[in-house]
Amino acid sequence: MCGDLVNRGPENLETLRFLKSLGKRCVSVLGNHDLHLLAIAMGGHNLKRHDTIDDILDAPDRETLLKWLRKRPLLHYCPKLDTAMVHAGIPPIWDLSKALRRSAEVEAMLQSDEHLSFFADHMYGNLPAVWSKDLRGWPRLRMITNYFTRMRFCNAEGRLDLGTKSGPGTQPEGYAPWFEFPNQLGKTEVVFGHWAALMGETRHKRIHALDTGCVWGSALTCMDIESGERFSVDPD
Ligand SMILES: [Mn+2]
Repeated sequence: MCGDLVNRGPENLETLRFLKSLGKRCVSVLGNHDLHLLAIAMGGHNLKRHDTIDDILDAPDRETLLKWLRKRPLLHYCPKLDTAMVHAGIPPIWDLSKALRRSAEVEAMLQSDEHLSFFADHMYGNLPAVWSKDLRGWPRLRMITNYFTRMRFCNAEGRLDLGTKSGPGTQPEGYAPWFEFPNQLGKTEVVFGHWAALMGETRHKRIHALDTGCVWGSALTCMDIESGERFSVDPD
């Protein structure tokens, strides 16, 4: 699962219970809406008008479900398939091993008691806008989180434009979809979600966009990673 398991449609509680019940058969990476749910549950943020996650917040098993969600990775890599899975993308300034080390920094924090402080005070925000190896503490962890869970457009240096949310062509000069820049990923395939306006198209053979706009009433799509074959279902 490419993340955003919740808050993009109905039956959030059923979705989380089902995926958790799959145990190790389900590999899921964290999306910005999954993190938003955790922030609301930890008291770091108020519900927004369009949020649909009350069913989870009111559930008797909410703590078990939220703990399971909090332990998902930001970036998953399968060596056998040479495929990485992430919610938003991998910035062009990082190779795979750097990306994995940086996602591990955030994952270690999320799995420690420090997650309370992160969700309460430090997760939200668009700054820093660009990576520097000298970043430390919360700004560093927020920057890494924004790359993996919120990025759409960036420039060649990895500076994020988080303000533009529509499709390619609407971004400021010098910026492009993150996957348009030469990357350092070699033959590694990348599977991601997040960007519904792409409607599943990147025109790059190793970069696979799987969000096909289910949130807007279009299809929900999955892909057989070994064959590349896609399967879509229309919402009821
Ligand atoms: Mn998203």
